[in-house]
Amino acid sequence: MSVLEKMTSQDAIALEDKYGAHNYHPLPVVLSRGEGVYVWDVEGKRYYDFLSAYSAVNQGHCHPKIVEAMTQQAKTLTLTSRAFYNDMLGTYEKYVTETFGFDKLLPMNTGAEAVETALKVCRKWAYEEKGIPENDAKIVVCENNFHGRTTTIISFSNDPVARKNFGPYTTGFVKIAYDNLEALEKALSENDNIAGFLVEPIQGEAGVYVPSEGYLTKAKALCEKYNVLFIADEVQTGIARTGKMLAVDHENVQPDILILGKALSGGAYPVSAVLANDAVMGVIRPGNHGSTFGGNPVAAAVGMAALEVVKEEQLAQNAHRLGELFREKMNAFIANCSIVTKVRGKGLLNAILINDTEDSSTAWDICMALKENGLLAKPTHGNIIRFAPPLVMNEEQLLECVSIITSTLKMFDN
Ligand code: IF1
Repeated sequence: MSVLEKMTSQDAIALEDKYGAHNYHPLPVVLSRGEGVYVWDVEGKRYYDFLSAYSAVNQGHCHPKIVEAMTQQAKTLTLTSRAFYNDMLGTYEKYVTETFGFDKLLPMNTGAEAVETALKVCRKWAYEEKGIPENDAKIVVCENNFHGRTTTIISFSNDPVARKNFGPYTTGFVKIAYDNLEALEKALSENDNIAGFLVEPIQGEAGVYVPSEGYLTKAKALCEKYNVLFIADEVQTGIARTGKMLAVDHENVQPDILILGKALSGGAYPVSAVLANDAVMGVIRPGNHGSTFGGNPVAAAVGMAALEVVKEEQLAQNAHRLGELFREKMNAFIANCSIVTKVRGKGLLNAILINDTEDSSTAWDICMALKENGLLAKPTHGNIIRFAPPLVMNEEQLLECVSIITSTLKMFDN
């Protein structure tokens, strides 16, 4: 096929199948353009994007302010490495630390890298500040967590598909039930070598599990009681997704270590960050940690533009308002249907539970029908479908999407 000929969806899928590792099972749709809440496939069909690249495109596809910032910086200076200073990083670090209320920021690229960085900072703090014997530090994590795909992170995953045959596994993690304060206190009180508690304020991949009211507040208090660092992974829940700038803001909880990624760049570029105060981040000294691209000028320009968009367009407020509307409409639908048993979420991070077994294909089949009806979403595990549109959506668009979703679900409602 000449590169000048228009590619069909089949061509694109065949190329990926032949030349790409099969580490995903995508919905059979080939996207070629994105703008705001919409994406288009190669045949020109338009869809509402109800996944937002797993909450990375909170600001909407190809936001002009973010694209402009990236383009201008890309024409000026893309990468210096941290062997030298550059004129963008310090300004970015000031802007982001002031936005979230921390002393310091360590810039990385992907969410998993930021999680790994947070684990390293936590361990080093434990040895050098808390006095835990070297190599004895343990970090408490939650069942059904998702924090990324590196070998250390999957070492404390309980998803067999993500974990099996990637051993030997990193040790030093204690797993407890999510949203269970007794389990957390038990773990903290039974072992004086606990360095930190790593938690998603809402468990995204597990199926948008919103913890009980007050869980984060009491968990932070327990961490203070036992001198353990509270580490919030806001890679998916952060940057206005749940109706506040951070999901922890719903309870006014200030983490000891904050992990950001995804929408920190609006989906335009890999940008992630770890934030902490000097008492914690001070353990990191030259040579302890780094990354070729971490804190590069383009990431800095994109990150600042992405956060400015969130503030200027009041995306957290919009996510809160439209999220309430979405759950109200979905609950009204659920009251009169049998195919969906529950809708749950916060802001515009929501999920519906399909009334079928985990191993059924119903959730997938529903997503395939949604695709035909002009809306893209994908099941998380088994019978749960996550709904996470860009936060720039307006009420009219949301109501149209509710109509698409409910009319599609009716096709499966026996
Ligand atoms: C995949 C979902 C999965 C994350 C949290 C860290 C990371 C993620 C809370 C790592 C990444 C992505 C990864 C992607 C699918 C998606 C995802 F939950 F968002 F849906 F897998 F669980 N912390 N989540 O959600 O960030 O290194 O990817 O930048 O790996 O399939 P990353």
